[in-house]
Amino acid sequence: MDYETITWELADGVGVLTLNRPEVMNALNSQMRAEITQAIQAGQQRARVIVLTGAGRAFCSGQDLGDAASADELDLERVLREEYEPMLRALRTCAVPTVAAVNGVAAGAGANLALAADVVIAAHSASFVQAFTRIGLMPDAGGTWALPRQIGMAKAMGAALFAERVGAEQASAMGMIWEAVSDESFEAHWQARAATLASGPTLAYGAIKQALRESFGNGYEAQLALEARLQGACGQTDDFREGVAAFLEKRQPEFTGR
Ligand code: LHQ
Repeated sequence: MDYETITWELADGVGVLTLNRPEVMNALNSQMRAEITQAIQAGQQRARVIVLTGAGRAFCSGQDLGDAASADELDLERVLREEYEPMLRALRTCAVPTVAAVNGVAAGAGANLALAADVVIAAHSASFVQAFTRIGLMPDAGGTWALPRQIGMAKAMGAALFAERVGAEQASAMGMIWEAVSDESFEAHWQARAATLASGPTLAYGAIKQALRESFGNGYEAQLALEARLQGACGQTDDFREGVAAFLEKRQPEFTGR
């Protein structure tokens, strides 16, 4: 599949999706949203982890503000429902772990695209901006859902109202993202993280994603039942048998993702 606004590379089970419109800081237009959706849906069949990153100095600057002739002509509700939602849903429901390797600024819907990934790793020079109020909007692309869950209501409200840049280290400290690493080690670091996930127990990862995400809607009893059901399925996998055998034989497991 040939893409124009992104690139897709698959090697050793790691699928790397690079947002590739660096001249506009990887702003999202219709074509890019469609290509991201397509690449994730197709990629999850073959990759054991999918990494999103950006070409150039930004991760993603959100909606392409030069995309419509004028703000009046842009039907925001339609664009969100028909173009953003499929992309966000593809990322959120992806069968394999997803990593946002945030190489630079992530603004507006670009920040919330990153936060929809399972794991967010950012370079120290990267930042997250809920830029929406600067142009008279409210956070979208799942931001009002993710932020209060990840950083609590007080920080979510401040981030949304003030639209200030939150640096990578601050984002890590407040629980918005998994980790911030030095610019020098960033690429090697996320590649190593991705390699770990690509050689791990893929079906268990899928169960983890489901259990943690559903926990916010479940009471304790329902969550215990969900864990038991999902763990029952993990117990039927080749990777569980291999994991136990490797432990008993005092060697590293070789997980196949089955
Ligand atoms: C851009 C953009 C951009 C086009 C930089 N578009 N060109 C969803 C549904 C439908 C509609 C409405 O919105 C949404 C959700 C949203 O995402 S709304 C929020 C949209 N995003 C923003 O408001 C962020 C706008 N960008 C910025 O605030 C800054 O550019 C950031 C903080 C990202 C980076 O600042 P700087 O590092 O100072 O770079 P810069 O501002 O100089 O930008 C570099 C170039 O990229 C520049 O073009 P130029 O030709 O002058 O070099 C910008 O115009 C262009 N660019 N973001 N979103």
